[in-house]
Amino acid sequence: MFDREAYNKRIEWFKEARFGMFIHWGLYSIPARGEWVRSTEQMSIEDYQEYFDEFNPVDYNPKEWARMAKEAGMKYVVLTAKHHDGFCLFDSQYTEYKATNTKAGRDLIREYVDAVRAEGLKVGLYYSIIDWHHPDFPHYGDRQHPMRNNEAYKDVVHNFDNYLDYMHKQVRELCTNYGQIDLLWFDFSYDHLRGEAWRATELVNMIRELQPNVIMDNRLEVSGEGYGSLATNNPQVYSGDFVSPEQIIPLEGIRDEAGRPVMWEACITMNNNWGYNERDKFFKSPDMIVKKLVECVSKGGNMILNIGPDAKGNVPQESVDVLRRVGKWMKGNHLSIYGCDNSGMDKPEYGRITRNGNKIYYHVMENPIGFVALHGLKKEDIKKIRLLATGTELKIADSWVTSNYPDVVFVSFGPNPQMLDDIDTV
Ligand code: FUL
Repeated sequence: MFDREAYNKRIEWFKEARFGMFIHWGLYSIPARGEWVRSTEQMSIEDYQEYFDEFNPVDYNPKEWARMAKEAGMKYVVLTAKHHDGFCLFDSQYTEYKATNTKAGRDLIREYVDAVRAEGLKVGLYYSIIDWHHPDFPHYGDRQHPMRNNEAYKDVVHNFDNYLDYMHKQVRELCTNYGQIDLLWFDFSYDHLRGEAWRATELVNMIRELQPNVIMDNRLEVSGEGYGSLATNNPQVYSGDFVSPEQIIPLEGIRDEAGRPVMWEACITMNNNWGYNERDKFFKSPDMIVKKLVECVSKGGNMILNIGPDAKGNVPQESVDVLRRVGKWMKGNHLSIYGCDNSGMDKPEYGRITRNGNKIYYHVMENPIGFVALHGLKKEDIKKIRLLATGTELKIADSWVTSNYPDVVFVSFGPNPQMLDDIDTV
């Protein structure tokens, strides 16, 4: 049975946080053609082995990653403990296909967990339930498996239960060996392979026992688009704590069948790839990132923004720059993000509104003329209007104000590129 009270409790920090960092990093960072490279180029295990042999992330420094996340104003970090290629950054006793057996020679997840925790951030682990390396994960015929077209696998019989045992045992390791884990990000299901096909109830019961406060996405049940059911509208325990729309921000937030808002997190890349891709230089601008973050919060959701470090463990300079500038905006404007929610007011034509109790944050992001109409507010109910980042008070002209709304109003101007550079943070 779905326990709403327990759910509300464990999801609280996540709602407050609003902004996190996703990190996709593994063997695929070496060929530098994205994390799906083994599948898109249909590489065999032998082809891919060269990256395992080569893996030597001499610049791996998760303290640096954690510091970057913190300075960008992010409150949690999620790293790929194992992506679809099956390579484990952690020291699993159930496989040899792990960082410990590469030139790295150590458990990279342990260092990551320690580093993130030391910065006071919440610790998240991404774990792919799909595994292209494991012999008992279906090969031939699976439309995304690297060996889908390889006749040699045509008649191979897979013992899927073996794979599931393996997967469950690895999740147990992640939930046992690293202290408190705050978030588990599973990825992903197919129509023919979801929920109980993963023995999800058993898996989630185990997780809840080992990590009673951990929150999970919904992909033990849904596909890579990340939509679908959620624990709050589904009594099955495995349907997750939050919905995980991928590369998309829902038009109007997400509600359950009873019309209650449900928690969601939009996962967004900084360029067009999750894993490091040398040739993808199409990075979103910092103001575009801020706008997306504000949009998510104004619709009651989170945003997790991705970085894809290179083979040595360095974060691409473009991402470093974006994070720095977003951090600058966050420094002045974070009150309009953390703990804020959908305002319940209509989206104004000039931007977005976020709200924390009786503080309403107007994000004036598309205003070329220097004044804004505060639709939905009565002048006498407004205590004060000021720029959030600088504290500057703004004047209220009668004509700006049209009707009925509560107390204190803070106005956050920006972002636009100049503001990001010029704001003197408070
Ligand atoms: C997807 C995966 O297939 C991508 O590689 C990435 O990890 C993204 C967050 O989820 O479904």
